[in-house]
Order: sequence, then structure tokens, then C-alpha cells
Amino acid sequence: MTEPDLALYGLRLSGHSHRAELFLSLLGLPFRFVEAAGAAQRGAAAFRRLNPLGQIPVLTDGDTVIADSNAILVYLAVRYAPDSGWMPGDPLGAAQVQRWLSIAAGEVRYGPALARLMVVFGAQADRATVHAAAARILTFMDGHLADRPYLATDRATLADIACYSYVAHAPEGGVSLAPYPAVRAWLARVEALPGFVPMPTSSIPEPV
Ligand SMILES: N[C@@H](CCC(=O)N[C@@H](CS)C(=O)NCC(=O)O)C(=O)O
Repeated sequence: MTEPDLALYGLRLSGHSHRAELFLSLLGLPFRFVEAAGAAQRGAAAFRRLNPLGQIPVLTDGDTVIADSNAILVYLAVRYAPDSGWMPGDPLGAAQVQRWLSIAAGEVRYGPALARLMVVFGAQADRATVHAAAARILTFMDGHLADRPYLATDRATLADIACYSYVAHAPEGGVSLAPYPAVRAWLARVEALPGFVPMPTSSIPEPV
């Protein structure tokens, strides 16, 4: 196979972007990172051609364009690591992974990720509502992980990659992970995977 020509358009402090970067690194795939930092850049015609929604991350693989972080994960797993277990082929495994991709885009996005967005990027939302949403999903995850190592199957899958970044960085939004020991043990398991790369922490001091 010829060397892939991969570029990831993203933002270093975005958890959506980080999950794509993390998976590229776990797969050992070489890629260019293109910082699409400001609204001006994302609103530019060249970027809108890649993603009319104006959102990062976007992956290009030669002439192929994939927008949306979870879509990027699925594309990379099926294209470059079929039969590896990252995206199970059996009906139950596939459904379990999809459940957590939905949770990453729903409960995690509007809980811990939004709490961080409010602190780090000044997003406007009702703090109490967002923190209650964060507590609800983290409590659920903690119970779910109490007797299993990973979210969807007995090995790391796309479910773990999709959920990792915003859960790991929840303290930057004032959401402590202290009450969730099983979640913290799971984060450490993901961080021990060969090829793991961290997302930079924002300069906001983390609460204890
Ligand atoms: N569903 C998208 C959401 C991505 C997303 O919200 N990206 C943010 C940065 S973290 C963004 O580009 N926001 C700019 C905008 O929505 O205009 C995904 O999973 O990739």
C-alpha cells in the first residue's frame, strides 16, 4: 500500500480534534496537522469547501474529505485497521460502540465538554444545568466501568477514543473527577495505550 496522504484540520485545544489526532497516533499513521484556529479561518471559502458547517475536525485522505470527529474515527478504523477490534464487526459489538459514539456527541458534549468550553472559551450556558449533566453522565460511566476495563467491549475501541478527551479534561471546566474512581482508572488505561498522545491542558488552573 502506498503511504497515505493524510491531513487533519483541527485545533490543539479541541477535544473533538484531539480524538481524531489520538486515533491517528494510536494507529501509527503519519499525518499533517493543520491548525484551523479562528472563526475567520473556519469561515473561509477554502475551509467551507471541506466542511460547510465550518467545524473542525476535518480529515483529508488524498482527495477524500471526512468531516466530524466520530466519522473520522469510523473511517480510519475501517480504512486502515479493519479486523483490529477498534470498530467491531459483530452486531452487538458494533451497537455497543455506536452507543458510546452517541454519548460522546450527546451527554459528554453537553456535560463535561460544555463546562470546559464555558471556562476555557467563554461559551454561554447555565452552569448549574451543565454541571448537573456532567455529574449524570460521569456517574453513569463510573458505574458502567466498575466491572469492565473499557466502555464497549473488553478491549479499547472507538468508544473509548471518542469519550476520552473531554472526560480527561473535565477538571478544566471545574468538573472534578475525584468522585469517579472507575473513570479515572479507565482514563489511565487509555493513556497507557501504545501511541497515546495527550491533549494540551489549557492554562486555567484545575480545581482539586
Ligand atoms: N459533531 C462535530 C462537532 C465538532 C465541533 O463542535 N467543533 C467545534 C470546535 S470543538 C467547532 O468547530 N466549532 C465551530 C462552529 O461550530 O462554528 C464533530 O464531532 O466533529
